[in-house]
Amino acid sequence: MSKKSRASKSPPDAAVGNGGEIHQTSGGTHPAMTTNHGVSIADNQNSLKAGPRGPVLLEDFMLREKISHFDHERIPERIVHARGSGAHGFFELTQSLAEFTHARVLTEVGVKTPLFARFSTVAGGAGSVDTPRDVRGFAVKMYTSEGNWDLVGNNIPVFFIQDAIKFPDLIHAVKMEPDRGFPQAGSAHDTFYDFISLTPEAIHMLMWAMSDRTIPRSLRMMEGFGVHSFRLINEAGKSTFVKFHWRPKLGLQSTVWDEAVKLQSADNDFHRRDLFEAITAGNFPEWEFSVQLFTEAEAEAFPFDHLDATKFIPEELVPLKVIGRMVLDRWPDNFFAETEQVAFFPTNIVPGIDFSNDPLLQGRLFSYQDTQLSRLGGPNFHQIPINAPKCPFANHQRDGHMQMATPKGRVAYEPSNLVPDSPRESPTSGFRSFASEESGAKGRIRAESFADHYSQARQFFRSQTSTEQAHIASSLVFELSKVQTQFIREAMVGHLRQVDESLAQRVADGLGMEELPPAAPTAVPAEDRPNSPALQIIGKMKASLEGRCIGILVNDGSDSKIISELRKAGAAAGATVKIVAPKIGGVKLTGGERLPADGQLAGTPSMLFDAVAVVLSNEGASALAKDGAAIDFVRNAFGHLKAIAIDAGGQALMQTAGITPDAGVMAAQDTEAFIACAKTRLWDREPNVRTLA
Ligand code: HDE
Repeated sequence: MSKKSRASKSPPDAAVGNGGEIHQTSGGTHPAMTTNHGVSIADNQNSLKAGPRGPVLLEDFMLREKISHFDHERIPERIVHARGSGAHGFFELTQSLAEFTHARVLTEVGVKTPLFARFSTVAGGAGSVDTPRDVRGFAVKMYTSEGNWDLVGNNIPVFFIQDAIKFPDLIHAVKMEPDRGFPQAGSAHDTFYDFISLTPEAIHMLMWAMSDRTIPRSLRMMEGFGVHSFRLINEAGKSTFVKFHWRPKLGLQSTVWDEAVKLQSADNDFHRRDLFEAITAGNFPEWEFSVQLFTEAEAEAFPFDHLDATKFIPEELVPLKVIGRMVLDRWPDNFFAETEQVAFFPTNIVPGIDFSNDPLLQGRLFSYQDTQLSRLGGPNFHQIPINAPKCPFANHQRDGHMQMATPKGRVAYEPSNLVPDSPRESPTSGFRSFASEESGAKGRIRAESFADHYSQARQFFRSQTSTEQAHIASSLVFELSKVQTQFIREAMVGHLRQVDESLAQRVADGLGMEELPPAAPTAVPAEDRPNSPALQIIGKMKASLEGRCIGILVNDGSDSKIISELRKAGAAAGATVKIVAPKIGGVKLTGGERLPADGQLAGTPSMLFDAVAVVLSNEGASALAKDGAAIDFVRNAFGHLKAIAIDAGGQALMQTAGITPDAGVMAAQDTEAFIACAKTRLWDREPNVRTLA
């Protein structure tokens, strides 16, 4: 056939068009595809050409519109918190705070306020992975009846710096190094520790960042914190300070470091997929909302300054009062329109809530509005549906890029008497700032009360279980071993000496230092504070399979009865149970029935599960004995401290993998024991599987 004779005209309703493309014939009532200007499109497969093999014509406005739109489909990603996942839900107040605030969202018990929450990593770009060691953003936009209230927090209650003017330095230090363009999404490099070693105020948050809080098991199992002190203002104009906390109903849980590292290859989207799957399956994640309330006079007595964002208020000092809950019950329809375009602002507060003088918060009050101008392209980003308030809003701001509204009438100013319905200020119900008395000499000043950088770092470290302390020491060794400059490593150990001498010694040993470097100088010597068990993860971990996942590795000839018992027991305990098989088409079980697989072995390693079972026929076991993915499946499950249920075939595979079973490895037939054990991690196993600092 000649090239020429292959050309044909493509009638709009042909089943086969030019070049042999199959037109979709799925049935249904497909609306006509049009250009952005409403012109119906006859052919979406071929550009307009001068002859079948001729040049493409500039006249093809449909081609140009489509390609040009595509060329501009990306907006600048967030400079921090670029990679995130979001979901819709609601906030429900269960206990009124009317004594402390007149904000309706905190006084109207039972009202469900719609919200959008976005969780993020901080350092990595939008296309980076979900599971690096990193602080997680925890941002919630509540569309209250009095305007949007955004609580833009993190999963750690303290921050690295005390003053906003240091934020660009902190972020430039942690991001990939500018000359080489790596490392992506990781703090384990010279520039970060160079900066930290010269910024003693960051050492406290570093302790949290080196704990397992920064390698969460799931976004659904993270705590959230507003971090700064805010004010609540009541009807009488009285101010009470407040800190906000989110507590996950599924309990706080983290992965282990080796698992987090391997998760990066197992599933780049581990957290996003987990949140998506839970919400679309109807397992709606939920958090308790709590407040810590305290007066100015009480704050005076704290052994730290609550306006310093590098400090937290121990629960033992000011207990948490649970006042509500957040439920995430709807995945967004469109990632870009919602999760990418959502713009959070610490400035979004409602009447009855106000800011404190925390200098970090004060700097944030400028930054978020400003960043949206370049990220979302102009001053009208509040009109994007995900950002727009759900209560009526009106003012005289006009025009600008992408103005979506069509304001009517001649009046675009206030005051005016010309038209009766133009918006005016509301002196009685509108937002009013708390009339705090401020005085003092102007200057670039850091308060004396901000000078103690180590007491809470020490308190945090000493409050941990011994396993958690070993994890902190080991992650410091890991990170500092990636730092190539010796004097930075030494300076860091010098800071650790102020936190805890034994920690410094463990890290120095882990780095192969022959002597401890000198302790960092301090402005204020660190104090010993009482331990706060509320700061632990392991100590607080819920023994539960709710929201967790069990993986069963099977092969042809696996025992159908054992598998069905395990699935039943897992589901009854609240877990999702997934079948892993060498082929995605599934396997034939003992009874001859086919069991479809949820994941193919090579692409579904045990990192994706909280506990595993291995149920194999003898032939299945000998086939898998030669399969590295099967051996890794059990080795990693064991190494990551998970419960493992095995039958005879599973036992053979364990032997091939060279694993000596311990109390966390049990007979697959004993489902009760397996489920009980699967509800937690086997921390006692850890010293047998890795060397910790
Ligand atoms: Fe942010 N931060 N931040 N931050 N932050 C941004 O705003 C900034 C800080 C936090 O899911 C940016 O829209 C400054 C503390 C979250 O969209 C930017 C300072 C806390 C998110 C910005 C801080 C946060 C951001 C980048 C020091 C915890 C993601 C894109 C004064 C309490 C929100 C954007 C989302 C995002 C600035 C410190 C949390 C550049 C200047 C402390 C969760 O405006």
